[in-house]
Amino acid sequence: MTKALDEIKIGGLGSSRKRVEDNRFIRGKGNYTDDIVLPGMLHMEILRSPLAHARIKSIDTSRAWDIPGVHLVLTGEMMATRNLAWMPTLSYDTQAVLATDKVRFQGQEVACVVADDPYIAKDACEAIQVEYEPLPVIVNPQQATADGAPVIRDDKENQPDNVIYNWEVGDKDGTERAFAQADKISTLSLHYPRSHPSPIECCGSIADFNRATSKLTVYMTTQAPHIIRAAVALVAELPEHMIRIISPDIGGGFGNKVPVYPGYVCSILASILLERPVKWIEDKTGNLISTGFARDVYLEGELALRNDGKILAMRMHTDADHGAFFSDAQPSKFKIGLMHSTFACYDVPVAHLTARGTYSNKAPGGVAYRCSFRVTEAMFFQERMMQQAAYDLGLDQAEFRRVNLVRDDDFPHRTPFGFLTDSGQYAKCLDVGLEAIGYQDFLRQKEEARARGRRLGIGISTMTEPLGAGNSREYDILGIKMFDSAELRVHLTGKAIVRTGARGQGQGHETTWAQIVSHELGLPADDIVVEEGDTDTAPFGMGTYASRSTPVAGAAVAMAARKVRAKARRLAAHLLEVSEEDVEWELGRFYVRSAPDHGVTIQECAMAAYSNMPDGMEPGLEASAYYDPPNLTWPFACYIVTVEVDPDTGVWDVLNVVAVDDCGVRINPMIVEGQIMGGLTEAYAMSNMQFITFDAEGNCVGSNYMDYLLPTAWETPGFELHEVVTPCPHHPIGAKGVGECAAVGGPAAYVNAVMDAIQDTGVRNIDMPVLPDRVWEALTFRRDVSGAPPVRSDG
Ligand code: MCN
Ligand code: CUM
Repeated sequence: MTKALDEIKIGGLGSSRKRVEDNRFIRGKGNYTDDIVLPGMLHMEILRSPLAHARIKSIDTSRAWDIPGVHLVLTGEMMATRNLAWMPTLSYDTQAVLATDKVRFQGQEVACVVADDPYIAKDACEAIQVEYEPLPVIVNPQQATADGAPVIRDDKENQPDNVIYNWEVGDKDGTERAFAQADKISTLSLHYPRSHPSPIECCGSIADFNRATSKLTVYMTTQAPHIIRAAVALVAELPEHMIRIISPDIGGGFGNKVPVYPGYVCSILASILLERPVKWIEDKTGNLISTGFARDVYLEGELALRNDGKILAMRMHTDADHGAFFSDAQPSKFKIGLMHSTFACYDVPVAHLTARGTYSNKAPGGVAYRCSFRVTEAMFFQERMMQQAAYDLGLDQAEFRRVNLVRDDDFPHRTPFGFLTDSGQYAKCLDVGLEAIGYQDFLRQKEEARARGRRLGIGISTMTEPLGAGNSREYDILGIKMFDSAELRVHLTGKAIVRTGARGQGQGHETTWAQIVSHELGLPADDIVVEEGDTDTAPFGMGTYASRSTPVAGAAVAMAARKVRAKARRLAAHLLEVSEEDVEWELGRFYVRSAPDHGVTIQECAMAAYSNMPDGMEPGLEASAYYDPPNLTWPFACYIVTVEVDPDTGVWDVLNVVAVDDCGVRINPMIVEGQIMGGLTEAYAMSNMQFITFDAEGNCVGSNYMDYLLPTAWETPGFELHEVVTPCPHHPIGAKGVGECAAVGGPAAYVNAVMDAIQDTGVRNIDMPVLPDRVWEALTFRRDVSGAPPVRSDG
């Protein structure tokens, strides 16, 4: 008779345990950076450039210094004396901390004031007089590469133009040969607009330099505290052990809190100079105008097709607008992130991708916003292209996908760009989705409605995405290999603490990491606390982004727990007075193989580790593990959306949304569903209500929540969720990442649905956000609608 514990009851794997962090969040007891008040703390505000491109002729700070309560006014010139006017970016470029020579985007940091309170600091910023000489402005790659375009980065040697890189991958000649064999070639070009993560909590930091101890402590809103510590050590030339980065509760990150921002650097220098804590908290417009933008890529591509629907080859080109500095946080080897994961779920024999990056007079951006390094753009283009190709072939869009999806018996599958996808049941996910939405019925309804002048549409998006960088062979950031770690310490009464180098921002790590330990050791999840975000206590890790926490840090938690279990087994053998080989494990308990009733609990082993260990055994029960994943994890998803478009106004309403996600084994099904609903909500917002762009002068249009709308419960549609489980073959507990899937795959489903409703017009593309006026324009003038900047100023 087994005495194993009921895993769901103790909160182990598969338990929809309530999120422990919500205990404090829903009571208003979270501890965010802005909640922290230190003795003697001063406040910093940033003066930003009103112009997108201008030479700085002079900066006069004298009136700011004269304001009572002002302690410090920092300019680029002062930063330069400490070699801090510029900082290196995560993509081997440089970025201005405070502008010295020129401003290169609207909202760029020009000066900082540190004062007794933020209001004095803000007033003093306004008292700073800056004389600008305006320069011609560039807001898209076409302008950036035009003859005679002004060179934005004239600060750099060997930068004669605005091109940052040209990059390519795949088999050019083979692709050309395959295109020559095609029955049909289908093409598509589109712009994935800038979008902004816009977490409710903006960015911020409190730097606290203590001259007596030489220790610098920085509380900050970062998703990757250890990377920041390394950056501070290298940039500010401070000894690493004297730097402590603490990332307290984070009010949403969504990628916005991965980059290193000038405000962090300025608050650190100010604290060193003043020897007092200095707090900087960004305001909403500052956040929307200057930090971690995403996307802004122009994608064009084509599929070589056989009449029966088989894809023979894929070719694609990307123009990426990086803004004024190339500061993408991404693995060093890949200039355009993991864009080449595109079409990974389809059996495409050969493909070729080219990418070009350019500078513009816009805030630096690129990767951030629920993206795993450009996969959002990659999957959006893929799924828009798949729908268009089905139309061009005259095939059913679901069937066309099915014909090309990688088959279940074809894993691991090598993609044309060299990735190895690990596992999946793609066709099954599609079937579950089609069944749930009532596909055939809907097609009939659509036809009937059309006969009565109504326009219904259905959009499908199927995709796999690479989550969990890296393996260290291929993935590094600035030379630091991408792996992660965990430490598990079991106390004598069988309670425990887990620490990882990841840093959750709302994903529920405090809940789910405990569940992994619970699964491995049989300790109740409620007996385990999880701590992340303090570099003095957490083991080294690359941070939380690219949905890498479960694939990497989560795996490290399992491996650390297994080491603890191995030691506990030796303790059990000692307590049971048998040899280790005779000891069996079941959840929560070791027992003697020949006498199953004779056993000890994991808690009894923990006590023995401190009170009754065998001779020669090192006391204590703890372990750490560094986990270098053998591969990325490849979750799959099928999102299906139905809409009705009003032909008179272009307004469209969502009728139904079905999501089928396969993220391998689910640690906490409720949290996974929360992640998927959040992603579908963001996808909905990106597809039709989040408009942030630039006019011809480089003014950022939409840098506030009146224009850049956040979806509320009112307009967000309901979602019907389904699951398929294909365990990840290389992850210790079979889990794959999921945090970004719905935000990555979702947008194409919404846009495809609208395009399907107007397919008979011959319109091939409407850029996001698919606003009603764009749909109306497409319907009325039967033409594609581009959303690329500059926006028209004639309204
Ligand atoms: N999970 C699970 N079973 C799985 C996979 C995941 O139970 N098979 C759980 C995890 O344990 C974790 C959550 O789901 O609690 C998300 O896990 P994972 O997919 O590993 O993603 P990360 O924890 O690395 O989160 C990063 C991802 C990214 S990159 C962005 S951007 C994003 C996202 O998460 N930002 C978010 N979701 C967010 N959710 C909130 N609330 N806030 C953000 O800022
Ligand atoms: Cu690119 S947004 Mo998330 O990977 O932090």
